[in-house]
Amino acid sequence: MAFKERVFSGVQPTGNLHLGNYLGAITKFVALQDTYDCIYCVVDLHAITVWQDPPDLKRTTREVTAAFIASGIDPKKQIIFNQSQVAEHAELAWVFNCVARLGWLNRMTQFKEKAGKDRENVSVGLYAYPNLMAADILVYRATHVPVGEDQKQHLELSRDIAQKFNVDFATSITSNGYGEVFFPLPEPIIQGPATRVMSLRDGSKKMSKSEPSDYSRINLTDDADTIAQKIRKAKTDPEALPSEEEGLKPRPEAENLVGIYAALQGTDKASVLREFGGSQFSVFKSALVDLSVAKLGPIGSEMKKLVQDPVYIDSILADGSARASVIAGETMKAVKDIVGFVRR
Ligand code: AQP
Repeated sequence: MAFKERVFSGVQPTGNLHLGNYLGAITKFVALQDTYDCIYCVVDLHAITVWQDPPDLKRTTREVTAAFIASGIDPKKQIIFNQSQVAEHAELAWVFNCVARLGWLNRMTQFKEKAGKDRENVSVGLYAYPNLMAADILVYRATHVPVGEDQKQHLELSRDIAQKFNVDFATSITSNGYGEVFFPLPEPIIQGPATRVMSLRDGSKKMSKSEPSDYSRINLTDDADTIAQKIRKAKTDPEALPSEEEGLKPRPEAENLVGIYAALQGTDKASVLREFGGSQFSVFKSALVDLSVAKLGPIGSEMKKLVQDPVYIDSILADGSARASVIAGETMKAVKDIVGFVRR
């Protein structure tokens, strides 16, 4: 069955947005808006799966919204909203809690990493997080989901949930007049040279908001001097850059910086190496500083300006939530019919 093509993705308001969020997700959001109807969500329900200080949560929710707008997403053309304003996300997530299997969730590596040895003490929400993520996407019957590499497994789970719902309720879907297949199987969009940006301090760890060292990441709001300092201090090795991609394989820190350069420049690693193969890191890092400051500087400045006006930001979120609610409400009505809930 053909579904209307629609893009959905989300970002958690859990701290400083960084270059990984920007290159892995937000730049894709911007590019896709020319081709698709897009829904971009500040996923505050996901954020509270780990403790969030309430005033901070409001601040970071507005900051992520500002990052979307400052990066070039048009809030009039596309939908930008925060998850908790559309109750259907949580409602569909409950249905999916009853569709997904415990064994499926037990395989999720992000839960294992985040829970660590303290499994008994983490929230139930952290465990059920992927079911809510499936609901986020499927409540809009979205067909495409731009994400970083780290979300690939959760996307596969969303597809499994959609598939099981379609099969379990096949008879009811048809008898209620909703066609033969109710949910699309959403396609991940994970492309380009920086789908997994690594820490600047350790090429084996992903760049992340929760890493204690601020030198491990470039924040979108870092000023030019801070960006320069972080790149100059980024871990590298003593060799010159190779001329071929193959030469990056055993050198994760070099590969990371080359990938960042390529993504910021809108090119690929091979062409970066054609330009810088044989150069020392001091030369390459200077070029990376210039490029990073040129690309990120205007976004950071615009974000700082936008967050000064919370009334404007909140009005964008309210408008987006109202538009999102219309689509989500339609889906939830159908889900209730299909599952067998009596409704008004
Ligand atoms: N290092 C990364 N490289 C590429 N993409 C990344 N993303 C996150 N880190 C990288 C992508 O950014 C989008 C939003 O992520 P999120 O904020 O919802 O969740 P996250 O993956 O948990 O982000 P962090 O920064 O890594 O936070 P913590 O420290 O809490 O784990 C997603 O599309 C994600 O793939």
